[in-house]
Amino acid sequence: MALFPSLSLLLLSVVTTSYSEIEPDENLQKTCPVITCASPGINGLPGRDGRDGPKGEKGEPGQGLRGIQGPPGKLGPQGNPGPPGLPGSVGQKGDPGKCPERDDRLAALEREALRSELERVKEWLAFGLGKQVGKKFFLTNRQKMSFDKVKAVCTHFHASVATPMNAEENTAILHITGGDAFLGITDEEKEGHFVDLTGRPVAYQNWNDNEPNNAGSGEHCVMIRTDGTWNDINCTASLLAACEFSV
Ligand code: FUC
Ligand code: CA
Repeated sequence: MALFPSLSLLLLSVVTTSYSEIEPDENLQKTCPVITCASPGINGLPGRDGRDGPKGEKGEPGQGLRGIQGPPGKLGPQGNPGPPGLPGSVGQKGDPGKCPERDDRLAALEREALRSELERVKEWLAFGLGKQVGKKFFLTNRQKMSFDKVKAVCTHFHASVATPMNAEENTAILHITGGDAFLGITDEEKEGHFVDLTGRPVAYQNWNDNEPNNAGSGEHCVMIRTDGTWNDINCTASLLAACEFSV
């Protein structure tokens, strides 16, 4: 508001000065120049602000207290893959896996190896016993026991009580036992009707004279005597156990 009176005054001053300077030229023949003396004008207003100066040097770090730590920045970009790691330790041995053809081949080889070994063992036995009759081996454990126990012993070894089917087998049993052994023959089912342990009537018989006589309280078992002949005897008697094994 105060600018306008001052600006008007300034303009008036300029116009007045110009007129005063021109006026003597136009009226050169008529008048003499008159120079009016007046007191000096007042100072003008300050000029406008100058342009910004050049950027100053960076100032010293401030001395204020350190602010609290800001929140974590954004996740950076994924780095390059690292070098390969060291080899791991050797693992446990795996399952053999399934291969039916190979298993069959191995099974066949094993069967053949077992069969061959079994033949060799049988040959050792035959050599040791000196006798193999037909498809039978006769063996004794040299122990004396009742007929029921002899049956149990032979069954335990998947064998039968020694039962001669002919003179040769009878001699073989006599050979390994020396006599006084139970035979696998009884007449328990029917007195005087002697059968083997499968129930078949015995075709071959080698009774001693006057035997079988079913002496005493009854004799339903059969023994081979030291001369190879047979005698019916009480089944609770204690005689050698002799078994027969099929080859
Ligand atoms: C004969 C045999 C009997 C018994 C007895 C001692 O009588 O027949 O079985 O051995 O002898
Ligand atoms: Ca008798």
